[in-house]
Amino acid sequence: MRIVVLAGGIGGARFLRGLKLAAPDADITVIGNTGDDIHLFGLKVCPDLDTVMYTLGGGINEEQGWGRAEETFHVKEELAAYGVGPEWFGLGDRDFATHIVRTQMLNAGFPLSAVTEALCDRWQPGVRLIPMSDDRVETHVAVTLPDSDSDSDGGSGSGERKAIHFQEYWVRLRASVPAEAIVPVGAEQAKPAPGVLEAVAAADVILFPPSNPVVSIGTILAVPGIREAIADAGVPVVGLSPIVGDAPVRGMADKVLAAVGVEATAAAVAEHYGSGLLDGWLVDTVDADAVERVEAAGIRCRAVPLMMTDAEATARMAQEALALAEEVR
Ligand code: GDP
Ligand code: FO1
Ligand code: CA
Repeated sequence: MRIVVLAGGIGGARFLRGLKLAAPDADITVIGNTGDDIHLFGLKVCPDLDTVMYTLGGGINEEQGWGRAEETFHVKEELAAYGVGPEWFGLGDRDFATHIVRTQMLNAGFPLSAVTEALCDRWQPGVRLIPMSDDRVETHVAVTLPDSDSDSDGGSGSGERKAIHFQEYWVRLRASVPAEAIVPVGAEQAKPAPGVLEAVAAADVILFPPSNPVVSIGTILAVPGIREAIADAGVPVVGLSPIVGDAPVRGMADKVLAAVGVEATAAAVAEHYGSGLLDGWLVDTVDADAVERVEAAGIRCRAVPLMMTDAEATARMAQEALALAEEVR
């Protein structure tokens, strides 16, 4: 069975670990979000691709969900001693090596998809990991910074409205101000990376893991051609809600959903994707009352436990998603 999964970082990566257990013989292609990518210290950092690669390859910091296990921060400390920031983004020493190799290969002319394949040669994630695009796409968030915000890079604060990088919104500001708009800069001009449309066209089933519907899956769908290919694939498309009990399990999905005018509920996220894209939707058992509303929108819906507490619980979620796919096929 050929399964295509659109993935962000932690939610996508943890789900994939369960999917590999639930479908050990499946051929899994992951289309990864690159809208979170950021250039720091002359290096290209791809947080969501790395989270998938490290999680499936056994190198992730399990508690944190991102970054390397057994990490140290000597380079970061030395950079700070030179007064070279940003200090708000925690790049570890082991992780730095990944960004150095990636940047070196990109500078040598390899596309991000080829670089990702090379990095995966080491990590052997057991899936084919393809970035959504080889072209640069960067998610920006429009915010109005409060008067009290006086950071050292100047120009911010004093009620000024501006667009900041998604990582600055999430990591530096911890999503503490409302997101007024989400802009995937560069998405309109981006092309799907080689292999993306081919994988979608050849898929037997397409899954949306419980990833962020706006800044992870939404960004992937914003690359022209990907949404259309999924809608036209003629195979079941099944998603799992990242919203449980009217709140994200972790992260800032509620803030970025508000920016696109969608309430943070399992039913509203299904309606946001819509029946033109989704055939099936899983909500958590605490949201069982959402089933009727989702089905009224033309999307088959089931309520099952959706907390990825361990690999086995996550594998059961993946099994439920595959069973729902068979039901709607
Ligand atoms: P990110 O890039 O690291 O933010 O990761 P993703 O976009 O792949 O996933 C983020 C989403 O995963 C968040 O909206 C969370 O609510 C969701 N999430 C995290 N853990 C769980 C879980 O155990 N169950 C469910 N249903 N969603 C989860
Ligand atoms: N998240 C944080 O909350 N603080 C950090 O300092 C941080 C550093 C970081 C470095 C590499 C990497 O791959 C991920 C990192 N993340 C950090 C996580 C990242 O911001 C998020 O996983 C996503 O991009 C949010 O969707
Ligand atoms: Ca992300």
